[in-house]
Amino acid sequence: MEKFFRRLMILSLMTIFMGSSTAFAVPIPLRGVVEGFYGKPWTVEDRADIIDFCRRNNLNAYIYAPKDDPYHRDKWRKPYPSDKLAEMMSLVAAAQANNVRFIFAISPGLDLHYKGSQADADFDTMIRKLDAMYRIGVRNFAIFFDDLKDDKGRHHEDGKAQAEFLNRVQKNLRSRYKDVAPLITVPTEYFYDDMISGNKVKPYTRDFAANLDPKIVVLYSGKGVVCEGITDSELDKVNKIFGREVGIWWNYPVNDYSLTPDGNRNVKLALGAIDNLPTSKVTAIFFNPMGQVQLSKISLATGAIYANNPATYDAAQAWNRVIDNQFDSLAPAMKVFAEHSRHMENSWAKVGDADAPEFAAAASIVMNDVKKNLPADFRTLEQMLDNIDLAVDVLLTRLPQKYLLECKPQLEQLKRIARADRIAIASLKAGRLDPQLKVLREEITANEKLAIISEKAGRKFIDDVIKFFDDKEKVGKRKKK
Ligand code: LTM
Repeated sequence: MEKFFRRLMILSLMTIFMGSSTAFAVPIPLRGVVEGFYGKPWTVEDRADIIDFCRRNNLNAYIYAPKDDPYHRDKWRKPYPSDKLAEMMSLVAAAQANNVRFIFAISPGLDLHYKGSQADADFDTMIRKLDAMYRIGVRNFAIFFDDLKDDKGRHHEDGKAQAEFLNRVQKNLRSRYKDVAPLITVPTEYFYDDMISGNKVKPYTRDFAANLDPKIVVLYSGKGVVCEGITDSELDKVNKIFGREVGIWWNYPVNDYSLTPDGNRNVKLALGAIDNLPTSKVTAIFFNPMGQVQLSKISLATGAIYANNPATYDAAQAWNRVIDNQFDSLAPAMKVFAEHSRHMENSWAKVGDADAPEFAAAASIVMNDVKKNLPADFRTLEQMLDNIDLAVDVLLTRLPQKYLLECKPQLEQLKRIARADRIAIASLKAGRLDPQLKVLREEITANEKLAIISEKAGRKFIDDVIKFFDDKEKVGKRKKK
């Protein structure tokens, strides 16, 4: 009792000195990182590093779910060989020492049998696999059913069968082990727009939700797979569908879908802040990172600030603070670079702040003036290009190797873009296109299979200027005719 009153007194004093929002920060109970991306999985050293990062940033969970670990998905029935098991054991120990939950996930949905003669054998295989993990110290498990669509974007999953499978696993584990946490799952329809048809919940989701043990934790990714945010009321709707507080699997800064036509992955880096997530009650959140483990820490650390106090989270402030903390004297340069690499977008994904919006605005003003034959003021753009050049040079020479390995192509690409932007400006000033600009643009395009950056800011300016002169030339030719 005495302890309780002492705590109350401390809390009241904190409220007086620090303001109520800080004193009564309400962290999301389960908050962490899900290694859930496609492509080359992290190494054991990367994972140990991230577990330590979680402790330092007050994140309390890490989910092991690398899509391209064959033992996790494609060949989920195969037991881990002893060397992999030993690695896993070291991570489980590291997580325990850091007060981070190590959550072992498995994705059996590609070929799991729910019914028929092989169903019991599959169930037993699953239990054997989880038991092996229990023996090395794992106490938290997840079974994921995401990404089971065929080429036509359809899935053939039975929500009731999946829910019953999960219930059976949960019952088996909990009856034998008293210290195992409730299972975590991701359904096959894991984003809102995929759960609904017209105004109705689709049969798979309806059956999954109606049959799933209420203690099993469900994660979903928002309105889409990769979307701009989740509002409180959107989360509320999904909570109602599933009859429980649904957690969030947040697909930022993951960049495994940033692909080039020849299949290169992760060519755009997501270096922005986590933003636009619910401010009221969230039960669990996991951020899906990039293959680039060090650079993922920018947005993951902002995610940690969010998850520790969603109500007071300020994305811009968090982004600045995190970069200052992580990069010390290199922070100003890192901010210039990262600002050009935050927004992720393709036909089905859209997330992250705009890249270098001030640059884009300055370029657009210049173009408008030029098109209207007004005297254009290039000084703002030139100043920004000076900053880029300086920042890139500083980073290329002073960034520690572990970061440079993750972003050298993007730094070099930004440098190329800045060089081309200067030639673009010089062309506009001279009133005729310097042929060097088209040559440089080709070089930039060729390098886009390695690095994409600043598409709607620095990169766009090059296209705009070339188009301006090309159009002018066409008009000139037409007039001559
Ligand atoms: O988002 C989920 C639940 N599953 C996959 C992830 O594994 C993948 O990393 C992201 C981004 O491509 N998209 C998914 O659908």
